[in-house]
Amino acid sequence: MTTLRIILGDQLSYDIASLMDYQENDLVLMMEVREETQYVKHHKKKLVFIFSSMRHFAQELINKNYRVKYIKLDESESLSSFTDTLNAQVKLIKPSKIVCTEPGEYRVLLMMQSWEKTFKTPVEIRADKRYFSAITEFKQWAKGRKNLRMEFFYRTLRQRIGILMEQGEPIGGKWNYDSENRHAYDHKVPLPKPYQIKIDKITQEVIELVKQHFDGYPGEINNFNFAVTRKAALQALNYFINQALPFFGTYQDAMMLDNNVLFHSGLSQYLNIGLLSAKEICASAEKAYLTKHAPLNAVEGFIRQILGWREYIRGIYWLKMPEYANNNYLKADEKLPDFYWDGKTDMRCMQHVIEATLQDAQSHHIQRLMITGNFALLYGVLPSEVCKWYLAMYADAYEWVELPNTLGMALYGDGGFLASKPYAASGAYINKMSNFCQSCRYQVKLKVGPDACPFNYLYWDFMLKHQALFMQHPRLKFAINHAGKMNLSQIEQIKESAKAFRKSQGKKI
Ligand code: FAD
Ligand code: DLZ
Repeated sequence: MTTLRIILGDQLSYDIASLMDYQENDLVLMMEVREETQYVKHHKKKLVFIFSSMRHFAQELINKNYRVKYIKLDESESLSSFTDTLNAQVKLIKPSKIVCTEPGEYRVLLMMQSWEKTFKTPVEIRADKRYFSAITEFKQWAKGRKNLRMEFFYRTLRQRIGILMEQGEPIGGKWNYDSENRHAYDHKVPLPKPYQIKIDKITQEVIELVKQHFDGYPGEINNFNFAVTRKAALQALNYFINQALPFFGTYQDAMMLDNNVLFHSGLSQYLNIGLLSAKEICASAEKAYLTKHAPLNAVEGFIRQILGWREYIRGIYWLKMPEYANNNYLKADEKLPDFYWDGKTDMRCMQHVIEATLQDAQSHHIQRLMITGNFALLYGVLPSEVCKWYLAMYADAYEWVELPNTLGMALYGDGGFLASKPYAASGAYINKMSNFCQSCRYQVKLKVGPDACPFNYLYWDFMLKHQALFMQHPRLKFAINHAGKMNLSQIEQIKESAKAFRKSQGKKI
């Protein structure tokens, strides 16, 4: 009697639910399949990262005496999809049962739910226990609430888990240290050097495979620098805790031309495929506070990202799918400008963030939210086009985490279900938080005209366009009132500048 245990590319954890109760005759199946490389054209480095991590994980399981069948992409047993490949394997192996862990994407869940009928074999889909909170807990918490703000969910979890807590109260007396955080980078502390990874034979083989099969896919493949084993990911975690965590909060929103990561962890891709666990990362950060290595504003700010935002985002995804993906509250309908795929634009901020993304398959939150996301919001790009870009480009991108962040947080596409306001900002914000504007061909101080920063007139064009919608919005009142007081000539100049810019992007007007 063989139980076939499925492990997907983002389930590379020894404590994954589908491996629990493994017995000697069981078989672990891991498969590289075309369909997973095609639902979006993933960044080349993301493909190398996933396939190399999968291959290393399979080898580690074998070393631990698991029976593993690993099907590589260029082997004949790799058929087009998970379902086709598995179907053939079920016929061959004739398992008494198939065990899987619930996937990170609704699309794959539908596939899994069809397997029992298709294969005429019992299929058990187990809950993914790698999160602090179960999907059912979030649904229970959300039930009957008018306001699903992250802050309240975060506090509930902190209390239940007891992290950074003292006798039922938050350590330091406050839940939130945002007022001490979010400064521009001021050179008072040196930026940590990016953590360096060594490439081994398995990764080199995968690099060759990706070069051969995915030539037309976006992104650079040279200078691959992701950990692909748990051991190396743990080293990257230690490096972050030692070198960057103490300044994480202070410079959380800062952006710089010559450094893509600053004091961020760069750990999301390891977390999302299971090489690291959320629990161990938060425990390491909490320890750094308790041993006085890092201050509370940094540690609370960091833990809030993982215990708060990450869990909350996952809860929203599974609460709202599948309808969530079709939301388009602002009726945005522009095509994604071509420069998102090659970085060829005169806007220095966009050029830098897109080029760094093409190079690294990584960006920190403010680059994603306030540069590429903000631009797409102001320009009015169709949410599904923007989502496709984020899902393809980032090594940490799976729909459960990408979609609510892009559609909900960056594009306000769900009408404020997730974000308390649209994250719309003009060039002044970008200039305050970065050194991008200093070397830009546009002038951030100019509001309209061919030399003005496009973020300026697109911002006011956005406010004018959505004036009626946001009239009552408590956090947009100031901007909307300001737009309401503009005279006709000011409005016309803004609209003309926005129109000329759109035309320069190839829009037929
Ligand atoms: P750090 O700043 O060091 O933060 C620590 C950890 O907190 C991250 O590793 C991540 O696991 C978690 N985290 C922080 N913010 C968020 C958030 N908003 N949602 C979920 N987890 C969070 N994150 C992804 O993991 N995958 C995505 O596909 C993704 N797409 C995004 C798209 C947009 C438009 C935006 C605005 C944000 C997106 N994020 C996504 C969230 C966030 O930008 C990344 O998690 C973060 O930039 C990863 O870099 P880091 O590991 O250095 O994070
Ligand atoms: C992203 C990805 C890619 C590109 N390829 C594979 C693959 O060949 N085999 C696999 O098991 N997983 C892959 N993944 C990750 C899956 O897309 C991911 O597990 C699902 O989207 C569920 O989150």
